[in-house]
Amino acid sequence: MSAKKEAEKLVNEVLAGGVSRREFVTRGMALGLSLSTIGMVLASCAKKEGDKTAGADSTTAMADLGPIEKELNIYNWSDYIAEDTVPNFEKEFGVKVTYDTYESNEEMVAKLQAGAAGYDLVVPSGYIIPVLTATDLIQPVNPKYLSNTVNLSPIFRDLPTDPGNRYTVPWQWGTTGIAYRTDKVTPAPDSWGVFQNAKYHKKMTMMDDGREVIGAFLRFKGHSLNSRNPTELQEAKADAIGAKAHLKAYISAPVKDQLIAGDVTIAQLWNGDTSQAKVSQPNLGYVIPKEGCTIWSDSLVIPKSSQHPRAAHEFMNYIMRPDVASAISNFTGYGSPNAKATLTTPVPYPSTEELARLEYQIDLGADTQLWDQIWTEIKS
Ligand code: N2P
Repeated sequence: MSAKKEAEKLVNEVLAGGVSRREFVTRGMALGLSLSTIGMVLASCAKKEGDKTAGADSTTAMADLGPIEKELNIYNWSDYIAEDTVPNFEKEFGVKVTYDTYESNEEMVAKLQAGAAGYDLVVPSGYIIPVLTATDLIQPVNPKYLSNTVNLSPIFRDLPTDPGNRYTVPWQWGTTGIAYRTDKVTPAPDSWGVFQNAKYHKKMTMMDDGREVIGAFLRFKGHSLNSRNPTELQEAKADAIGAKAHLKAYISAPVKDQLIAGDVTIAQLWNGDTSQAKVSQPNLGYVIPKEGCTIWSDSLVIPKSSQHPRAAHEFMNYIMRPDVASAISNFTGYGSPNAKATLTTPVPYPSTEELARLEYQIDLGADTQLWDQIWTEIKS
């Protein structure tokens, strides 16, 4: 039987109740079903069952967590925390923290999906949360241990991606625009079209992130960066391939060194990482292209497999202290969801006008596969 047929048979079996949710996740992943597809199928099973599983989840999580464990394993985006955040936590709480980093949501999800055990905290963007909950990869938080939630700004509470903050504690928010060397690029770029400009041949990079690259070229042609329309996606693919001829590389956070040195003069990048590079290279600007771009907000969540849930909650509560939240944002250059944070270089929340040009990513459901395929074709 072909993998596609086998996958279809498996989906029918789970919908008919013949296969457990857990077995479905394991076998579905082995057959190459995307996380989103698995999530959608599980969501429809949950609906059919009257969501018994969600009820069971909250009962388990609301149990007391016991004393704080001696270890904590954090998996976060690179360059996304202040230098003293972890050492201060270790000292105060007597916990040894292991800290690993990733460069994209997809890299992190792939690791969790492959059964990477051991992480107690990961930091997905909003659109990933429904996928992680539907695939049963994260656990609800216990509000009893999160007294500092009162410090959060109301616009970062009860987000559509996690109604009631059942699973998340907001970490940082930002945008994905264009960083450029103000001393080497004139006029300043104002459009995603700059990546097709031969004048900057091999001096430009875009992020190593399919959602961001395809999303940018969708916006370039006036479409949603969450488009699932095959014609729009083919057009974005053609535009991305046109730009690729002039790119030095697909690279995300690590491009900062090349921007500082001047080997790269235009890079698709996040606002905060650009601010970090600006500390060493003042000739750096950042623009939100006229066609618009991504706004995202990332949150701490606890994987279901966490062995140190109390320490994870303590860390969540710790980063919601105003001084800790301020230090994080002051280092990363990103916006803080903490209403009491005092930032040296405040990142103002976008105005209504700006928000109209910014777009949150959403889960692409079954079309994740089409996007993945297009991204592979662009890169190969
Ligand atoms: C920081 C990464 C920003 C996170 N280097 C993008 N969601």
